[in-house]
Amino acid sequence: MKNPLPPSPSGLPSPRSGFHVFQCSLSASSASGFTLVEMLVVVAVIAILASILIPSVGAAQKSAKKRKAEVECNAIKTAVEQFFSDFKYMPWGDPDDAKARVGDDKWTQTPDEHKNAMSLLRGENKLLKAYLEISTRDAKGSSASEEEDEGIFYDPWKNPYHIGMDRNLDQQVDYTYGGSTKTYKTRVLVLSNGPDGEPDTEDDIRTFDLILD
Ligand SMILES: [Ca+2]
Ligand SMILES: [Ca+2]
Repeated sequence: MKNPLPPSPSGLPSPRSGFHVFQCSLSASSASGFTLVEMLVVVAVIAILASILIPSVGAAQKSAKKRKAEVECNAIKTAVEQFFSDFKYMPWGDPDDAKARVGDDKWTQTPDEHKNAMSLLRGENKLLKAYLEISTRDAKGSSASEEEDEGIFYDPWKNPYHIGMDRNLDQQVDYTYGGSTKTYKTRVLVLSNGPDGEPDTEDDIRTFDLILD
């Protein structure tokens, strides 16, 4: 008996078993007129669900990061307030230098300033008391060495948190950026640059403190 199968469209010989399966499947689809439609419907449903779910997952992740930043801002603020309650000065500079304990309001703007505040909060103080812990998951990752990462508390977008401290003890923190100054009615203000990584933009996340001007 001759081979009943037609030649392949390409003209090249096809493995007989594979072509046979393909033909059977096609025949079944044609016979019922339903299986192929079902498949198309399933594919369409999957595509629709994906188009709905993928943006939702992205939005949920973005929202979760913002929430995490809010929680961590407040954790840092609480740690600084507890440190101040114990020591009567802010975790800034050399704690052995009594004259340096009070002065102008300060922001942690450089990595060294940030690390200095963090080391005091993490237990390198005269009471050996830890007010804050930073887990390794907060490290910046492979783009920076472990040594650089050590002691820096990164926000969910891999930028260090900024901590403003009322060191002149007037119950206000002045935050100056780009030539403008905002005054917040608080002892401690903690701020994340937010998803865009830029300071002083609308997506910034900070502890909720009243802006005076
Ligand atoms: Ca102040
Ligand atoms: Ca920002």
